[in-house]
Amino acid sequence: MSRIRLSSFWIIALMLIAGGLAGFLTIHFRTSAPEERYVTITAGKYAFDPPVLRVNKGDRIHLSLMSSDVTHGFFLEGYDLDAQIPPGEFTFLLRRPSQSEEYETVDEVVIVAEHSGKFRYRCSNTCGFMHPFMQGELIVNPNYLYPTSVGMSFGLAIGMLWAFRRPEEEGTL
Ligand SMILES: [Cu+2]
Repeated sequence: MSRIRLSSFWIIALMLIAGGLAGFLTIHFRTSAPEERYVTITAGKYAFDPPVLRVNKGDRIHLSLMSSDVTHGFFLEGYDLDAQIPPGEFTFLLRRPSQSEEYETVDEVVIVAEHSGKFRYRCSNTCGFMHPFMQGELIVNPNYLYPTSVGMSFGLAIGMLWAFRRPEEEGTL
């Protein structure tokens, strides 16, 4: 009897791990599940609002930039993106530093969060004495947690069903 209980425990544990692993791997090897996100970042002395922007890997971010006081800049690490944001307008000036010094007027820029990690954004137009500290952070999550826990729940459910069935089957033998 205790032998059966022991093996049931291991089956449940195994299914829990297998389910979690399945969820984890599904995300790890997924190529695209893009979510469209519309985000406005407002620059003002001496911070960005929001200061931290969290997205999931693969998301497409439609980014609008605004300023609440003076002309600020917006340089985003890792995305070859630099902007000048004049106050009181719905448009801003954008350039790709690796390609051109020229700015073009746009009302949004679309970026794809291709890599997970942290990418700093900072003001690139001297706007006052606290200017060097004006920065924020784009955090791109790999989004493992949710599918892993869903997979574990499935694994647990299957493991429990199996474990509670087994004594009945043995009883009929
Ligand atoms: Cu600034």
